[in-house]
Amino acid sequence: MVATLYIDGAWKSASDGGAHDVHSPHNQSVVATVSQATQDDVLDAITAARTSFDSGIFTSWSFEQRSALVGKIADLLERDLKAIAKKESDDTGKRIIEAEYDIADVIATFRHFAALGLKQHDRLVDVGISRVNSRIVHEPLGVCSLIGPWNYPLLQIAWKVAPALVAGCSFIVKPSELTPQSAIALMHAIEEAGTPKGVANLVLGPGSVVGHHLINDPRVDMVSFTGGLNTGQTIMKAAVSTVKRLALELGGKNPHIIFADADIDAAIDNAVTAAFLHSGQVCSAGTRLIVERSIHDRVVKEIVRRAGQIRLGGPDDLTAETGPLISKSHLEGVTKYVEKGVAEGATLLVGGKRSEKSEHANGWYYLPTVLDNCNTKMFCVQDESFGPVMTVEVFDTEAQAIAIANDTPFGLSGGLWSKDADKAARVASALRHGTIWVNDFGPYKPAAEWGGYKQSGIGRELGEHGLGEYLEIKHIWTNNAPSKSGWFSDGGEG
Ligand code: TXE
Repeated sequence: MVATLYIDGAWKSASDGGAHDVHSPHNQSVVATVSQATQDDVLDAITAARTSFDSGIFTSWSFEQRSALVGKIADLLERDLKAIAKKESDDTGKRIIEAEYDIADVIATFRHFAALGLKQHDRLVDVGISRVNSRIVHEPLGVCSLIGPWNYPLLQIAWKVAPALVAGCSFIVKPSELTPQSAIALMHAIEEAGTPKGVANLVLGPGSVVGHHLINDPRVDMVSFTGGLNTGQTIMKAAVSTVKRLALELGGKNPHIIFADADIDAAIDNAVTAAFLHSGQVCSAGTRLIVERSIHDRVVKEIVRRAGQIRLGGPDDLTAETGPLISKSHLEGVTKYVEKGVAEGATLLVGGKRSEKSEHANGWYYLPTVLDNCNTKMFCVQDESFGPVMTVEVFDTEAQAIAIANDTPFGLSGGLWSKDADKAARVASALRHGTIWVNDFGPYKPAAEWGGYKQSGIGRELGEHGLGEYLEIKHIWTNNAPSKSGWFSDGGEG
């Protein structure tokens, strides 16, 4: 029986012996079999986290001690980088090289938070009264449910686990049921590094079953979630009854503006990467191209040519440039999305169907797709496909470009290309999105905050704020020369 749940410092199989197979998106082969937690297992994990938190076993560690632990976890992940990348590549179908980049980013995340923990966060406040010492101190928030998606499985979990550990929280991790293997590997590193029993727990299984208690249980103080908008809304509703803290990253439909005065060749090349990297399964994918009318034909013609020659392939295909979609249902969703776009008036220029190559027959491969003649009223412009689908809109003026780019319920990221530095600065400032790239698209660094405006989420991961999400702030006022307050009369003698 497989024992891949990590609860209260021990590896366990599901209480009913349940397990489920993980299938390769490349060819549907079984790449792993993992335990599938029951409701009882989830409750046990919450109990372990709550008990460890309330016991002070980890909260009593100093920030320096917890930073050292997180640094050690980074070292262990570095030692095992290739093995973990292989598991992640198996689960997601992405190329090994991409998975290795991702795990390197995971390690950088742990190192960032280890360093951040060494900074002084507490401070004295000058309240203007000499006898008073006023201090702001930071304390661990409590028990956290950390729920991750399948596109960057370990990276998205690392953005939550590393700050939670530095802060001194106890937690329960739930990776996507589609991509559990790298989270199991992380838990082994957390255990080997010497994390106290009960602080870190891992449950596996579908969100509808395993997720329920993680988001509803009153003993959970916070839910940090990365995934779809609908699930994020479910989590918000569940959080109401006990006013849980929430950190939500819910994706986006990210505008990518190219002005006529841009370095057009660089802009085109980056537009192709922005839209089709990881087959568009990226929350910050630049799938919404907004191009100045005078250069539309040149830009779109070249993007279509480049999109048509992108090589699709599985984890071990050294010639591949991107991989399959995560699942059959996701492939079906992207297919319908494109059909709907065409039905509402978009012009399909390339792609628009599943790959017909024989070597892709058992996998979820969808061709890079460009839909031209789109406008902000269309579903395919407003909604995220989370697949390799670029929509194209045109503009004539700077004000129009800004209005189009902001006409979306999302606000995760956006990019713009122009050689006019003043214009670029004006547009960057006017865009209502959490990250703006000027003459670039896509890079992020652990030291810089990441998160969305509007329906792209709540809160920020990474940067300094990313640690703050897992901390409570307490003000301690100490009067060193106590005296009567004198507010109410003491009534005197009679
Ligand atoms: O995500 P879900 P899905 C977007 C993208 C995609 C859509 C749906 O548009 O097409 O979301 O993807 C867990 N209680 N993103 O269906 O369902 C689930 O088990 C608690 C954007 O895969 O939101 C998994 O661990 N947990 C995104 C996690 O939530 C629940 C990346 C995400 O799954 C739950 C992925 C519940 N009731 C998809 N229901 C990004 N922001 O990068 C599900 N889960």
